[in-house]
Amino acid sequence: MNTQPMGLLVMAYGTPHSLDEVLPYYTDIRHGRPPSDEQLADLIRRYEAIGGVSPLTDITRRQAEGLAQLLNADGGRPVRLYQGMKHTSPFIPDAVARMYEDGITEAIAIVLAPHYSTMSIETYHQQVRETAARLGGPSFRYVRQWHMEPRFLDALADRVQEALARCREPQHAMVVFSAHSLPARILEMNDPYVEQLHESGDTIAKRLDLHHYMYAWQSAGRTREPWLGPDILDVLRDLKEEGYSEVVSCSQGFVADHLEVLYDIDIEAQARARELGLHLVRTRQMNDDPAFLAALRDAVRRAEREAELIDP
Ligand code: FEC
Repeated sequence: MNTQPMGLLVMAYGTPHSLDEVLPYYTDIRHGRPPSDEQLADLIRRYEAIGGVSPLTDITRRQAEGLAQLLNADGGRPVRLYQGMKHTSPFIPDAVARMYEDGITEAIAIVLAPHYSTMSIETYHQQVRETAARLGGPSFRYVRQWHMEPRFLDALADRVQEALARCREPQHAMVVFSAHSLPARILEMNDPYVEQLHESGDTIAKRLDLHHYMYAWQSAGRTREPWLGPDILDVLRDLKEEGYSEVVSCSQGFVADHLEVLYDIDIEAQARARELGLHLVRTRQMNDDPAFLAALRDAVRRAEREAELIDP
């Protein structure tokens, strides 16, 4: 077995470290176009509503360190951890540059989001490929998606079951699986995102024998083009009209407590549910639960065995 450490690049969305960083962060998300004053004020208001900063930085660090620890304890090839964020420091290209400077020749890259889309995971991979090509190293294997990792599905099923147990009448509650919306044009691009969300959701539904479950989208961007729908806020209204009184919200596309969960579900969707007289229960996020980190470890080892090593 090769005992040379392999670089482990753990990537995530990133979040502003303080309210002062919201403008550059938002500008980066918008591909360099600064937001209007109104858009900026609205985003700052949402961060303030969840306590000023998002816990995402801290959670991503715990997830990445926990994963590296598991990999270094499983008897397989040891890893050296690097973290790269998409929209804030430490940025992905800087992390790849550090790997190169440290003499890492072979590495594996994983994004802390389970489902693949050309508009999400692929954009992380693209940054890695471009930086490695510019520098002449390292060579990378990529974890493309990991939504069907058995231990991830176990952890997700546990959470749905736990949330149902908090309902008054679990057998009559609707389970709504959601993920970050994307521009609807992905549907014409043969993109696997929607199919993958259904694949993991349907597996959980079958395993738990759910009779009431459906899919919705959340956190759609504030742009003029159409986004994937229905939006979870509209779904709540429709469910009420259909006679439901309890809803379990499972944001299966996210693996941490962050703005899109703490604000979009816990504040915005909860307010809508209250207005409608619905009981809304959210599933716990994965965060650094050891059972979840074991799923990530399995995904990394699987890619190490099965994914092609791509030279810069
Ligand atoms: O806690 C935090 O501060 C960060 C939470 C956060 C996560 C996240 C994950 C994803 N996003 C995805 C796609 C888009 C697209 C746009 C977009 C915009 C935003 C804005 C904020 C934001 N996203 Fe995000 N996203 C998070 C936060 N996202 C803030 C800007 C304001 C707003 O729209 O609310 C639209 C860009 C544009 O305007 O052109 C597209 C996808 C994910 C899940 C996969 C991943 O984690 O990479 C997809 C966490």
